[in-house]
Amino acid sequence: MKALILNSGLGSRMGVLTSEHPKCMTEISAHETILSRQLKQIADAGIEEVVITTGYYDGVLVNYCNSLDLPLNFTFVKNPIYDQTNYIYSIYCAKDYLDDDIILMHGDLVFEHEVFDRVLASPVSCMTVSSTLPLPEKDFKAVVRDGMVMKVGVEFFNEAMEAQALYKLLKDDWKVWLNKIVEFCENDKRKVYAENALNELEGAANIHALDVENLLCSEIDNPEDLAIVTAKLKEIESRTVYMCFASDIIHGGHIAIIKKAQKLGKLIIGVLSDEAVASYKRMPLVPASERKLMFENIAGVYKVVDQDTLSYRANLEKYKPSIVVHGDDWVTGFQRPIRDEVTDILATYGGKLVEYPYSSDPKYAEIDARTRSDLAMPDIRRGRLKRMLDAKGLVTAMEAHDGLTGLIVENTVVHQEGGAHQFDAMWISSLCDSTAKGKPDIELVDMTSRFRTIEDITEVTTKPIIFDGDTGGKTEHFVYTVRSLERLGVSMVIIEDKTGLKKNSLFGTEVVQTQDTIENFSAKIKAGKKAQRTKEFMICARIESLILEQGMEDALTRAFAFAEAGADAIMIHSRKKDPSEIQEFIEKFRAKDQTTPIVLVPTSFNSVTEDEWKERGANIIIYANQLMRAEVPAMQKAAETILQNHRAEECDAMLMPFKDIIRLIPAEV
Ligand code: SPV
Ligand code: MG
Repeated sequence: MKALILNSGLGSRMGVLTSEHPKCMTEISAHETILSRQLKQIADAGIEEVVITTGYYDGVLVNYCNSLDLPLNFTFVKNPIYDQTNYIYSIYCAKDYLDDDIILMHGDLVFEHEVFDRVLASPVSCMTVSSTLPLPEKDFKAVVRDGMVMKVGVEFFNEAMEAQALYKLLKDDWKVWLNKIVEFCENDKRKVYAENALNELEGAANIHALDVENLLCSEIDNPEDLAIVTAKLKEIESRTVYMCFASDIIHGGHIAIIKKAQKLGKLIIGVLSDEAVASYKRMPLVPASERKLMFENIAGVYKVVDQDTLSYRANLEKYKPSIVVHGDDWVTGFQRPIRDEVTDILATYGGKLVEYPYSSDPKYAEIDARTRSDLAMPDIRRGRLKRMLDAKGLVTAMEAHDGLTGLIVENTVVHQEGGAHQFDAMWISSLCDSTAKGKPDIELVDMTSRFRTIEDITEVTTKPIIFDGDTGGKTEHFVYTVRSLERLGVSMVIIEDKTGLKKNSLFGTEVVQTQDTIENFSAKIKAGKKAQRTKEFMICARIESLILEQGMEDALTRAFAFAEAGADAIMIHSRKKDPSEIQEFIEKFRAKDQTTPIVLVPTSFNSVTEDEWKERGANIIIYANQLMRAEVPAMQKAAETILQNHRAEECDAMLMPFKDIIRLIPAEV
């Protein structure tokens, strides 16, 4: 595709403005002329070849074009009798350079980017017209029939629309018109418009009318036109455009939409906070501060700001952008409420929402899949729990005891209020891991087998893992466990301050259980911290004082001592239904220690919501066994139903079709 710009004329109606250069070099803003703007638009569109017809002040014009330093190859064609002919003859002079699809424009035309984008995107030959502007008395009008331009001239008022000489001409259509231009010029009809030749073709050049309505697309004939166009351009250039990004990689699809948005005005990019991203998809690989830097370094981005919530409200109210740009993927689905809020806010001040088709290019899906598989890698998975804790303040974990439950924790999402709620992490419970193997929870299942469970889960998931390390075993063994867990990509091990034959805490004092001494357990924590090789791995000390009815004071004394010994977090446990002893512990612990994360397993004291725990100062909520407790009765019921009926038919209603179960299993993680 080539651009053809007609610049042979003088533009005598511009008065002194054209006393030293051709009209196209008239300034339309502090930083551009009609021609420099056209050429930048052409270069931005990726067109490289520009044919410019010249006449008056051709030397000035050629020097000027070259001085702009744009990635364009110019062919200048001088009309030797520019003062005796019209531009039809300039085109004739340039005809040997025009064997291509052509973007044709008059040299005095100013149009906004959206107009040019629409012209370029047209799959057919077209001319810009306006169905909304009044018909000009002396300027071009197009006679439009069934969407086709039949004639163009100043004299047509019937079936006519205001028209501007900005055309996209496909090679074959252009050839038809060009041949007619040649015929005219060779028959000495050189003082007419090129459109006079077009009009004789009666629609044979297949030019469609492209209605740009009120968008800026105007020629500048005199100082009054110049004042109007300059003012409109100023208004267009002061428009701000807002987009929000959550992604931690920038690929070609993002750049394409950013480029489009930039053409609509000054682009402000909101970077979604880590917490907000984590709340609807996953913890970003790249923290918000780094993501901001990436966007700040994209050419032409006006400003990069924080967006702290999924809702756009705060930023729309602060920056009042004229336009919000988004992919059309949020028209349906869980983001719909966010979109509705955006349209409501924009309506309050006359802002506009522009939606572009969401790119479903498989190469971007592949990049996403690759990022996902990176998330599963031990080094990347391990550090995410700590980052999530920093970003979100409160993290939730759900129990998983095999690959399938891991997938359920990984993929279960509930959409609420424009957000997507999901578990942040996985808990590998000693109780459920043992139970899944039909064994009691007494540290009977050895570490090698427990590690196998971890691997089954890590093979098919990406979320961070909190591992139930029971008592941690002997200190001499625990140091090995720490390193093995680090290698497996586990983020945190929780060890409890019990010794001897450990039994599950939910038995409380119904069974004999011995609590370790503060000294011994502190030494175990210290040894574990010393042994760990990665900086993000966390060791959490679990205090059993309330379970073993040793009192609040004992629990607090231990908590402070274990934090002092280097524990990265404290888990306080209770088997009471009433949450008040846990609440009291948090309050008293937080009075002295505001930073060490507090971990809770609210199996018994399950009436308090996550938000309330967060408010009170808890940081990790572990749902320790609910998936297993859901599956066991369901399995028993199915088994009984078959036994009762001596066949499986009655059981069907309570079963999920296997094709739905298979959907949980990824082809590749
Ligand atoms: C587990 O899930 O194995 C636990 C938590 O240790 S609890 O069962 O509540 O003791
Ligand atoms: Mg346990």
